[in-house]
Amino acid sequence: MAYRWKNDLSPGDVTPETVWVNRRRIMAGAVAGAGLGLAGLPGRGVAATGDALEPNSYEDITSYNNFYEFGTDKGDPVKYAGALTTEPWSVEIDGMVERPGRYDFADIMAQMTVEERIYRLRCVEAWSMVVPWQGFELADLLNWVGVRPEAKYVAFETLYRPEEMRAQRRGGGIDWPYREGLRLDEAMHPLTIMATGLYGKPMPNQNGAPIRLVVPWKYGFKSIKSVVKITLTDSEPETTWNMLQPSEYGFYANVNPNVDHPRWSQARERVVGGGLFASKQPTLMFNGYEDDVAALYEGMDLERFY
Ligand SMILES: Nc1nc2c(c(=O)[nH]1)N[C@H]1C(S)=C(S)[C@@H](COP(=O)(O)O)O[C@H]1N2
Ligand SMILES: [Mo]
Repeated sequence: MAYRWKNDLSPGDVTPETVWVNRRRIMAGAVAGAGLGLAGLPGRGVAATGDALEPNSYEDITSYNNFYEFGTDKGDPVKYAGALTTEPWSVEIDGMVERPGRYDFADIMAQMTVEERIYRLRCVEAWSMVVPWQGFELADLLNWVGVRPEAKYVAFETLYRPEEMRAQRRGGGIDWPYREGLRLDEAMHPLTIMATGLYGKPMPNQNGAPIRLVVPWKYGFKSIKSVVKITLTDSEPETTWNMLQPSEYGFYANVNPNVDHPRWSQARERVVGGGLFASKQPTLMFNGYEDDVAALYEGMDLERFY
């Protein structure tokens, strides 16, 4: 069951959360009965283990956030990200590409096929959620602008607009704008998406409106929000958390229960919304996407390239 949203989704067309959750329940049942169908593909809502993923509530996903441009508390983004204006919005794509330019968000959306992807999100701080995103494959965008053969990495930047992003006005120890990066093969992997909404609604500001990266097998900080710039390059780009604390946050940041953070274990994770007394669940290698992505890192020392 490859459920596809039309890319001309308007606010009136969105599925209310209750209907959405019920549909998922029905689908989960159907998958269990049908064995391996299209819905069995990892990345389309079904974990590598074959379990259907039960998404967190819209409330959890949109009120417990990391978006340091608005403050460091989990509740800051929902309080302050309303100040962010997301229209007009464009994404500059430059560097080693055939057709560099500043692309209007609406023009990008007109070219891309938006679909649903239900992914685990594992923060490096050892909590996790399951999020029903809408988005399109980053590979489709990169192929549309044309990647030149010498490109080896993709660098991303978040908006820098201190008038609207209150923590940028204070500095806060971060060298703004927030920056992230991927190796080109990671960026082209079919699990890597640019997300433009969740639960059938346009992306809420606190989750990185109007367009953000989602790389489900890496720690959450790689999934950079409110992207305004994408650069194809031949050298490993500088990334925000790595620049801040290189001994704690590597460039790769693949979820790995066997490599602990210097200050805490990564073996288990707290599921957001699980309640005060819920026990932690084991963290999965590559966040449960091992079958899909392990080949990208064959022969690599995952302790050294953390
Ligand atoms: N620009 C920007 N992107 C960001 C962050 C941030 O502070 N600024 N935080 C990251 C971290 S640490 C996580 S865990 C995820 C959280 O995404 P969510 O709030 O949608 O769950 O966003 C990531 N992307
Ligand atoms: Mo995070």
